[in-house]
Amino acid sequence: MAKIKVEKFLQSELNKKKALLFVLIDSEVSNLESSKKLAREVEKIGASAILVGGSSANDQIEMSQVVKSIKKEINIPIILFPGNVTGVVPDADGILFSSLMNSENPYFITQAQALGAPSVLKFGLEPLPTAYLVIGDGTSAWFVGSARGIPFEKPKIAAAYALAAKFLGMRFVYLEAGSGAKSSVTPEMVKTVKQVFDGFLIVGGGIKDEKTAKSLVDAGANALVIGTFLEKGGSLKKLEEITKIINKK
Ligand code: 1GP
Repeated sequence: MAKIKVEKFLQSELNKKKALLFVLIDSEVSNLESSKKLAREVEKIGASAILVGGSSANDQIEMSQVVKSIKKEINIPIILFPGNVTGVVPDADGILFSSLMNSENPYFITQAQALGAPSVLKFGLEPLPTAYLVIGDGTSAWFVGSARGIPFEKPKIAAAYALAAKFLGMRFVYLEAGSGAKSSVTPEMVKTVKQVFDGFLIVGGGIKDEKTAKSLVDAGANALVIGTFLEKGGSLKKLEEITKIINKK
């Protein structure tokens, strides 16, 4: 299957929709068949991309199989969401080539990136330069990434990181409350970040209802990531309602 030019595709989606839905598939949670089915179904509902990865997805062989088999099923791009160098696998369209900017461990800021970059090139993955910012604490992303979580009630700190990301040439910022987070990033933080960062703003972690989705999109998020809601058996009907709200101009 031919690869999709991811950044161009996302921009063209944004011309048609207010904001985009990205569905996260953790290859260690869903098996091959259910991942394929889920990918097909969420594409039908209106998702604009499938993210594969996460901070606890470390089995490269399994991830590679999931990506390869999903790719045959859908027309929207598959974007890798690596938690480490093991998250770089062939056959996807692109990769959130991320620096966990508020990590206390330089490995997650530049070293994993240097170790993973040759494989990104070799596999022909489109790198989307992303500042990955972990908000709050107590989640897997926070723990695994040795993040000094930005407090939820300190939007200006998130904005300062986003501005630094912009000055460093990154075109994507991901505000991450963490998978299954009790509370999602606040609309106020999204708004404050948007005031200084005019690139593509991704928000994820703990989003599972229409009201939260609407408030984040109204605040300026360009894409929302939803994973746990579906892993925990959330209904596709409800996801469709959430997607309609996210997409509606
Ligand atoms: C996690 O932001 C993503 O990395 C999605 O979060 O699993 O809570 O939807 P949820």
